[in-house]
Amino acid sequence: MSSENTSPPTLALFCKVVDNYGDIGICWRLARQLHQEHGVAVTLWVDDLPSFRRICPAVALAAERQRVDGVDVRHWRDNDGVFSAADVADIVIEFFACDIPDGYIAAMAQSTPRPVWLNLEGLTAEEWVEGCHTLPSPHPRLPLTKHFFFPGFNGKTGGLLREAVLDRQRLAFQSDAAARSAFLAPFGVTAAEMASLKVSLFCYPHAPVAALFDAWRAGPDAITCLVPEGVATDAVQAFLGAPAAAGAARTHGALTVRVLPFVAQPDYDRLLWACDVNFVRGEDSFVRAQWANRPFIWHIYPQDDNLHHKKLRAFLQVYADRLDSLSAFALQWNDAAAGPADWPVLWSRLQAELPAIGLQSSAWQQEMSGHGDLAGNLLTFAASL
Ligand code: TRH
Repeated sequence: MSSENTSPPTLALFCKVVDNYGDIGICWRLARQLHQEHGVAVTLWVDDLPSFRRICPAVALAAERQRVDGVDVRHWRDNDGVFSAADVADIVIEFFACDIPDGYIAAMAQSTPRPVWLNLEGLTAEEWVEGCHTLPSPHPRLPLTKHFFFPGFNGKTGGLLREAVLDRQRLAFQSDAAARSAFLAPFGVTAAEMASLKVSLFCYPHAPVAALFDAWRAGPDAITCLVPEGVATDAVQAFLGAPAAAGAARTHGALTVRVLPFVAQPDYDRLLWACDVNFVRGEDSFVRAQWANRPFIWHIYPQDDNLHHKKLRAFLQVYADRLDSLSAFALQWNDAAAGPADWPVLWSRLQAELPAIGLQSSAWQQEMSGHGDLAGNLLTFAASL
């Protein structure tokens, strides 16, 4: 990238939605931050507008091209497009090694100067990432070099997505009880439920939710579990004895379960901030839980040959080394520990350790801030090429 050019670069981000909401969740968050904090003119190419709309209701499903929060959103229908050098952005990012159109790559090779081309990879705490972060990968035929860019948990990686205003917003919200009640009231959360232990639940369908519900229901403390529509549907439906539609709720023993509508991304942050404990999954909600300053349990995206268990252990090692109950609970939650889980015991041990886990959350946030954030690190790296 030209180092004499001081105006913000243009950037194209290509996102293929493999499944669920993490692909578009991460790309949308990155696109917005690059535009809002760094003044970058971002074009987000995305192939699945319905998934995008679930986390961003402003998205119009029929639009080929639309501007959302200052980002130029293009419907990426196929890889057949014809492009010229004038169409090519200064920085081109393919998310999770998605194949960008051949015509776009050919146009990149025609551009002067050549664009910075990055492959933004998935998040893991495993050590090998440090050796691969920023590695070049020359194109076999064209005069282009792609670089790998890995998010991560230390200074030898690209860091984590985190907006500059986030902490201020979170602190204001968490220190304002009225704001928290006003946020949760439209979902039907009562004053008594506000005073109970509030848990948000976002996980994959194979999580042992029914067994945990049993433990919570029979436990000594009132618990309110807020679960987005479409999550853990079987267990939620069995508990409710009714369809798990947004708005449905039931109290049974010490446990109240409430089904929430899927909310826009900024409101999902507020949900995490409003709860006392968060169950999260995948990549993006997992990172957001780290910024919520609340204890969280991660349900990791399953991979063949239980590769995800390795990733889970790598994270627990850096995050929860001295938090035995958290590690034990997370390993059982992800079916990564041997033997049947005793959920009442696991939960009571975890509950006893919640204050220590809360302290670790704060220390972790501070440590992570020291590595910069992914959007800023990515621009710094692009400018260095
Ligand atoms: O939805 P996920 O499981 O997504 C992904 C994908 O499966 C992807 O293929 C995989 O590679 C990745 O996980 C690891 O979980 P994730 O990453 O937490 O993404 C969820 C997004 O949805 C996140 O941006 C938060 C957002 N969200 C809302 O905006 N509103 C909501 O109500 C909820 C529950 C989530």
